[in-house]
Amino acid sequence: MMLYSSPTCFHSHRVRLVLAEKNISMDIVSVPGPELPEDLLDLNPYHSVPTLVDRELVLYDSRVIVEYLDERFPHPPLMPVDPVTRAQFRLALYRIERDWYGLARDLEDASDNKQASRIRKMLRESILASAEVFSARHFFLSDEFSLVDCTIAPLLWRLESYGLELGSGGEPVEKYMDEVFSRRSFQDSLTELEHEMRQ
Ligand SMILES: N[C@@H](CCC(=O)N[C@@H](CS)C(=O)NCC(=O)O)C(=O)O
Repeated sequence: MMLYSSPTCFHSHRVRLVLAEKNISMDIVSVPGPELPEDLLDLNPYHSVPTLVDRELVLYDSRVIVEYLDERFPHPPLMPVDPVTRAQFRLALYRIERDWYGLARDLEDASDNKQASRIRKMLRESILASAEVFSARHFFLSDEFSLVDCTIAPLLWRLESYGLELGSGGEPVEKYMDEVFSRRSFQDSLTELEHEMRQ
């Protein structure tokens, strides 16, 4: 198995975190961009990372990849078994991708300071609106570490590099961050460049 992965993008980090959580070893091809390797261009019509190759199977989009990995390597499971709870987790993944990932991407692409500070404020408010969910259970929505945590943690790791301070009301999120960032799997998932994103 082989993963084409950016050393800095949160979509790639999400997949690397799942690999570390499940202790899966595979060849990781670092793709710093902006140019992509020829073979990746041939494999993935969207020319994006992360891209996973498992023999004849080529997968792209981090969500498709992490769900495949969770089924292909069932231990430890990162999704609940019960259909209703599974659906709630899937809905959370959809909302995180749409809201937080969307704003983070806009922030990374912001063309000027004014635009960046407007997006930063929206992202901060959106995260703080979920402060109660962060404090309700040991992890997000659950007492077990899950694909939802593997999706949120790479984004929260980048807040400092985005110049975003949660400030007042952010304590439950900070506590969650301390807990997740100290996991062995999380530390193992980081590239050198990601290590440098937080002091
Ligand atoms: N929805 C995709 C987004 C992936 C994505 O945007 N990847 C960026 C790097 S963070 C990329 O490959 N950009 C190169 C390009 O689009 O040419 C996913 O979840 O994997």
